[in-house]
Order: sequence, then C-alpha cells, then structure tokens
Amino acid sequence: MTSEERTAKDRRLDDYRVDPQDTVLTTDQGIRIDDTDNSLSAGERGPTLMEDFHFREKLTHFDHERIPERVVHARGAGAYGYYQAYDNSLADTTTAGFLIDPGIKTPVFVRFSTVAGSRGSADTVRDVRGFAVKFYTEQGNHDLVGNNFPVFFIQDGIKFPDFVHAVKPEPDNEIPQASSAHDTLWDFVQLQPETTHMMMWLMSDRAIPRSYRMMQGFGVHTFRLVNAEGRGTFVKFHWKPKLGTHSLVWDEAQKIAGRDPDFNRRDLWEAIEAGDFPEWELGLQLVPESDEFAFDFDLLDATKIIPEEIVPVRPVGRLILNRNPDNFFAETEQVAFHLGNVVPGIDFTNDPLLQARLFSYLDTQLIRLGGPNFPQIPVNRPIAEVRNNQRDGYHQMTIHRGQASYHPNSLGGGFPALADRDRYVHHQERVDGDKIRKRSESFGDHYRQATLFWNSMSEWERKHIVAAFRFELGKVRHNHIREGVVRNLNNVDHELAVLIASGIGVAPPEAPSVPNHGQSSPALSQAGSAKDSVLTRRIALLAADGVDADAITRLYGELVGAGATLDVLSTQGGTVRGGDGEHIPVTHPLPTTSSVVYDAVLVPGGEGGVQLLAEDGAAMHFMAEAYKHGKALGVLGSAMALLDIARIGSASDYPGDGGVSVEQGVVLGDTVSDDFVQEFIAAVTAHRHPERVIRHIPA
Ligand code: HDD
Repeated sequence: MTSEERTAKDRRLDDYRVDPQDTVLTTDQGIRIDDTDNSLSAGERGPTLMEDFHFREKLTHFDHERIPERVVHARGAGAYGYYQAYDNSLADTTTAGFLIDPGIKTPVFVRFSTVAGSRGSADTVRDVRGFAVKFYTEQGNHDLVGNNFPVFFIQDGIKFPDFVHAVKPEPDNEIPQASSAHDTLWDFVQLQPETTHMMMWLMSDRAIPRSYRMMQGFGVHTFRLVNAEGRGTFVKFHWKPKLGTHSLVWDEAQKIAGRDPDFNRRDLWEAIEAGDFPEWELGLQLVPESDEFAFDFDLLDATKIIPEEIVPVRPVGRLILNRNPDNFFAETEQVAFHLGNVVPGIDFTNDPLLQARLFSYLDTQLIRLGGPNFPQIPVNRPIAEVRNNQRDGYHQMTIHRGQASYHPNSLGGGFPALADRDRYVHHQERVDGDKIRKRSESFGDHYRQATLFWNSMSEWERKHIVAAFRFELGKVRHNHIREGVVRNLNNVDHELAVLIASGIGVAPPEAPSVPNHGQSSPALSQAGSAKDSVLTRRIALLAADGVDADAITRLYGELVGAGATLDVLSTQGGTVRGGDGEHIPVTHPLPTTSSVVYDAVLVPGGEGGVQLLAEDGAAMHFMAEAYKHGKALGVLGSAMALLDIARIGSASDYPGDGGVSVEQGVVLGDTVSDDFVQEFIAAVTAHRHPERVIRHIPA
C-alpha cells in the first residue's frame, strides 16, 4: 500500500501493531525464555513443578483464548478501506461531513457475515449476509449495520429472540448447522405472516451470493438525515457493487460448502491481496418529511422497500476496500458495531425494529467483549478525539489524569467542556400517545410487496425460488407446517403456492380472494445487474499431455489481460506436455479441486490430451457440472468430442466452417481466433446461462 492510501485509521493502528521480526521469546512479564518445549519437572521422568511460571502463564492464557461468538452473524470476514463522497450537493440535506465533502477520505472497516451459522460454519449456506460498515469519521464513529436484503423478517425487535431461536439449530440436538431448512424456522414463518416478504428474498438467489464483492448492501430501515437548520429528510441507504450483483446456484453452493467452506472469505482476501480492490457505490433514496404518508406502506415498517421506480436511488459516493486485517481475532472478531453509533446529521426514526436494535448492540458487546471499555480496542477506536468522565471497568487502557472525573467541576477547569459546535443535536419531533402494546394498522399488509418481488423476477429466478421452497419445505417433517406456509404463499401468488404444494406433498390451495396485483419493480431482479467485465473471474483450463500448448499461451494472455485468472488443471500435478513437447505448469491436479470453485471452463484441443481427458471421470464430471451450473464453456477443435461424452452437447453443433458458434454460453471454435476470445469473454461476463436444459445432467 502506498503512503497515500494509508488512512488516518491506519496511522492510529500503528501504535498497536506488534511484529515478531528480530525479537526474542519472553513471558508476559518480559522475562526472556530459552525453552518453551519442555516443562520444568522433578527429574526427566518426574512430575511438573508448580513453580514453572512460563508453563503456567502459557497454559492459562491459552485456556482463556476464546470469547463468546456473536449470537447472530458469528461467521464473518472483514477488511479496511475508505469512503469518499462524490460532489453530490447533499450539504442542504445533512451536516454529516463524510457524506458531503468529496475532499475527505473517511477510513472504514467493513465486516460481511452470514447470520445463522456458528463461527466455523460454511460461507455458502442459504442465508442473509451482514454488511456492516464502520466509518471512522472526523466527527466520530458512524456505523451502518446493514444486510444484503433491503427488508427484514419481523417488524418489531421484541420478536428478534423468537425469530433467532427458530432459525438457529434446534435446541435438543443442535441440528441443523447454518440452515433454515428445518421445522422450527418454518413453524415460526407460517405463524408470523410478516416474515413472508423476507422469506421470498431468502428463497431467492440473493441468499447465495457468488462473492461479498458481488452483493448489494442495504441499511434496511428508514433513517433520517438532518441539515444545519434541523430539517429532517427520510433516507434509505443502498450499497451497489461495481462488479454487479451475482449469485451461485443452490447445487453449487452446497458443494462449495464442502469443497471450500471459506469460499467467500477467501475470495475477499485474495481480491484485496491481488490489488483488485472491491468497490461499491453508496446510493440514497431521499423522501421529504412532508411525504411521510405518501406511500401504500409505512416507511417505519422494515418489512417494506421503497421501490426504486418510485423513489430513485441517488449515487452519492463510493466505498473501496484496500487492506486486509493483520489479525483476524484482534480486528474482525473484536470489531463491535452498534446501530446507535451515529454522527451529527444522521438520526433515527421510530421504526420499532430500529429502536430495539439501539438497545441490543451495546448490550451484546458488553458480554461478548467483556466489559464497557471495548471502544478502546484498536479496531473500535475512533480517529476523533475521545474525552469524557467515564472511568474504570475491566480492561481500562487509558490512564486518565487529573482530580475531576465529574461534571460540572471546578477542580479540572471545567473540562471536558460541553461542545458548542459540531455537536450531536437530536432531531426535534413532537411525540405523544397512549402507553400501549399494539402494532400500527399501517403495518398490517404482509403480502403486497412479497407479490411485487415475485412479479419482478425473471423466469429462471422464479424457478430457483420454487426449487428453494421445495428444498427447504421438503426437509420439514410436520405436515401442518408445510400446509401453513403454502396457505400464506397463496396470498403472494396462487401459481407460486400451487407449484410449491405439488413439490412437497401438500394439497394445492384454492385461488385466493385477492388476486395478484400484477405490479413489478424491475430493479429487484438480478437479471439486469451489471455484466460488463470478467475482472477476477476464475477460469479453469482442462489439459492433459498432448494438449495444444499454443492455444493455452494465447488464451492465458487474452484472459489474464482482461482481468480474469486462468488455472491449468490436469489429471495429475506437475506439468502437462504440449503436442510439440513444451512443458506447461499445472496449477492444481483435478482431484484436488472442483468445477464449483470456478466461473468458467476452457478445453483446448490436441489429440492425445483430449483422449486422456475423455478417459478421466473427474474431467468429464468437471465439464458436466460446470454446464449444469450455467457456467461459460469454451471448447476448441478436437476437444468438441468431449461434449457428447459429458452429455452437454454435440460436436455436430459446430458448423465446421472455421468460425465460432455460441449457444447459451457454450462457445465452440476450431482455433483461438479473435472471435472465439471475444465470444468466450462475453459468455463469462454474462455470469451464468440459466436457461439451459439440465435435467439430464447427473453431476
Ligand atoms: Fe442485528 C449483529 C444486521 C436486526 C441484534 N446485525 C448484526 C450484524 C449485522 C446485523 C450485519 C453483524 C455485525 C458484525 O459484523 O459484527 N440486524 C441487522 C439488520 C437488522 C438486524 C440489517 C434488521 C434490519 N439485530 C436486529 C435486531 C436485533 C439485532 C432486531 C435485536 C433486537 N444483531 C443483533 C445483535 C448482534 C447483531 C445480537 C450480534 C452480534 C452483534 O450484534 O454485535 O446485537
């Protein structure tokens, strides 16, 4: 990283970084140690002595190395970077400097996570992904603790423990790990129709992102921006990934969970190490306070979106992640987000889910990080100056000087003084009402937006949603739960409910009294997401002795030049011999890897090589599986014979005129011509080709 890329936060962290280079082993007391492999004992074969302070200290520290994992979002990965506003004329809307001043690069730490699984669970499970951003602004820390879905399961945070108990592994046997496909979750869902909209998102491909770098983020709640005059504007926060929003397919996601459970974490780490810095654009939906009641839903209801076609998302800045943490525990595990960390110019609304979160996050850090001084942990420290009269407590790291730790005081000169500028001013709002436990009637519709989501999906996205419901409900043992879910979904869309019912052994419901309203919001579909680059796409090239080595050299140059990576996979490790005797290094032997960790496959020609691949089950499985998952395939010359063997096409699909043929992402050519390269890059850029017929593929 160049010195220019180092942020103010990086400089603050310098004081805490410890490097083992040129050091000598000591105890925690600084006593130098010359043997850490043998305990002090009475005789070579005798008992260990209590006085072995090095042994005792080493073991005691080890015994206390674990802290409680997060009750939700335990599995995560994080990175540092910065946020920079565009020249966006938001100065009339908020006093939050980091949102309006293009001259400021605000340091950030971002942590992505799954929700239900434990710390050691797999990355590619069907789940919501956390997208939590800590902005270390000059006005203090601001946390935007969002998800990759714009809505939530429940409307009031008092139900959060119920929901989490239902989705987590069941309490008697702690099964299943990191999965929503079990009775308790669906029991809760069928009895709590407010979950319906979120469940549509959870059953969609959004719940299995290809990469953290390829998913959207949302602040979910309606927040409020406040300007210098105290005028409020409702706001929804959106993060849009530069690489587009792309997903895995379910069969693939499950296989990756075994092949590479760290798939998303590794992807984030490797992209940053390679200098392919992940990037998102921040967008805002702004609603004047006068329009609070202008919608057919309540802005305070976190199970609702504001469709982008009604209130457009206005781009206001960009987020870049450019540095991996030095130490997972110290930084990614100890980072403490809190929805209540806000800077002047950003305020809350009366969304009851938001209000509950204001309590829960501080509370959870107290138990998780062992006391009230967790804001002093390096990753949590603001870059803004911290001065107050809070004192003592476990793990106090600050040596507060002076006699006075109270306000007002005369003995300390009255310091710290009360701020008279750039201070936090709560938005003024008149509030009065009866003390009641009652949900507002404006929160009463649970289906319209679930229907909107369903209507907005492309045909293949709908197929995936139906398959996901069938998979999950197929694992539910109680019939009344399956029936209850189908009953609810019938209010979303009759055809959807019938399709699901027929797959899970439930009688199809009668048509509902309120038919589908027919409205859609195209922005909700991933089909139209950005598909304009192959940057960081992972391409597998299958080769065996006798391969056309020139083709590999050319393909490598073209694809790596376009920003993709190309791995040569073969039946064994070491090198592959080209037709003319050249040696090409093998990146991975086929048995150690799998098609599921790649985005696309290339198979060059070369008679002997093609024959060896044809006889190799792993190679044929690789091609068939990649085809099944909708990935781009580029097949050259004699390798076209493999299409029949893998049951994914036929060499006769190629007209044989020296040109290039393209059918649903399968690109065939005689040689590595410019056309072939262009068509293959276009096929990879498209991400997936979900229209293929794949029922017959056994992989
Ligand atoms: Fe939460 C963690 C996001 C509702 C209580 N939440 C947590 C994290 C994210 C979210 C991204 C992980 C932060 C990290 O990486 O450390 N949570 C959300 C979103 C919600 C939401 C987008 C709805 C809009 N959460 C929610 C409610 C409650 C909580 C309603 C409780 C009333 N969430 C927590 C928590 C966690 C947490 C128990 C666990 C670990 C932590 O806070 O630091 O306090």
